[in-house]
Amino acid sequence: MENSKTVFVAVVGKPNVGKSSLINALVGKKITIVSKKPQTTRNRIFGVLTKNLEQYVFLDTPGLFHAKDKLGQNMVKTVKDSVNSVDLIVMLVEPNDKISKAENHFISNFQHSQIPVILVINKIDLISNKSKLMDIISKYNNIYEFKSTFLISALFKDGLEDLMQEIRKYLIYSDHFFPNDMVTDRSESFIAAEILREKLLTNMREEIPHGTAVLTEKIREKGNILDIDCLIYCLRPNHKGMIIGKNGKMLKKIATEARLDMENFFKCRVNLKCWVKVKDDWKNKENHLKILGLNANS
Ligand SMILES: Nc1nc2c(ncn2[C@@H]2O[C@H](COP(=O)(O)OP(=O)(O)OP(=O)(O)O)[C@@H](O)[C@H]2O)c(=O)[nH]1
Ligand SMILES: [Mg+2]
Repeated sequence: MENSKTVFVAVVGKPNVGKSSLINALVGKKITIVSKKPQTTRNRIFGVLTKNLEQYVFLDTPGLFHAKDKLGQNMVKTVKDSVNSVDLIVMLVEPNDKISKAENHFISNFQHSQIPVILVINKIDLISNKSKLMDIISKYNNIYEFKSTFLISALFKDGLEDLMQEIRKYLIYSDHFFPNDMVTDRSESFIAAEILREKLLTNMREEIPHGTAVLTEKIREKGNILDIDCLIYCLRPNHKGMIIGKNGKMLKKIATEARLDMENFFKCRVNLKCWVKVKDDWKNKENHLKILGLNANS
């Protein structure tokens, strides 16, 4: 369309800083899962916001960390590749004192790139001492000259209009890449699996959630009901036992929470069936990662 504009914005940062929360808040719909546990996001996910002639495409990315297994390495590669093809990078940080090693390393790559980077400090609702924020701003700006700096709270939707006004400056005349009513590039089966994984993350403790992966085996419309079959992979038989719980109670709780969120997202009734399967070391097996859509850039 004539006069239409688009901008691709990658949101990068450490695990748990609120990248997915920010994208959901900007898009105005929950398209990417959020949890208290670090390393929630495993793939690159587009969140799309179209306002008349303007289309904003936000890339959610996995958190930057020191990767120990193949899954982790694929996640970090996904971030690196994602930032090469955008018009703007949002570096999201928490109001902490320390710049992490992974962050430092990532920021050092900005020096060799032409892509503009803005610094966004999230979770300012947690900080009462405003001078601390000034310290953090100067700490980051000492290692790289960011185009601008913003203070926000993704959770309380604070400071988001100003941030959007800034992002708006980076729109480029071009056709829209996605249909105007589209909010994400991800398939229904991916979204269903992610919603279920979010409930595993919020309900299970310690190492279990990070050892799980979810695969949607079937998704089929029957009248106005969506039939969804999901397979949950875990690393050990005792994990399987804990996910299922006594008399199947835990799995029932997880599945019910997931079904309610799925109904909300798909705007129809959902009939969800879940199975749990043990697959040891799936995180290091490239063929398993491929089946699960967790190879780099998938
Ligand atoms: N207090 C506060 N908490 C926030 C804010 N934004 C996000 N959070 C919380 O921070 C946690 C992590 O949020 P996510 O959006 O999953 O973070 P992420 O950066 O996508 O994390 P990974 O996908 O693991 O890299 C969740 O518990 C959020 O509710 C904020 O502005 N204030
Ligand atoms: Mg995330």
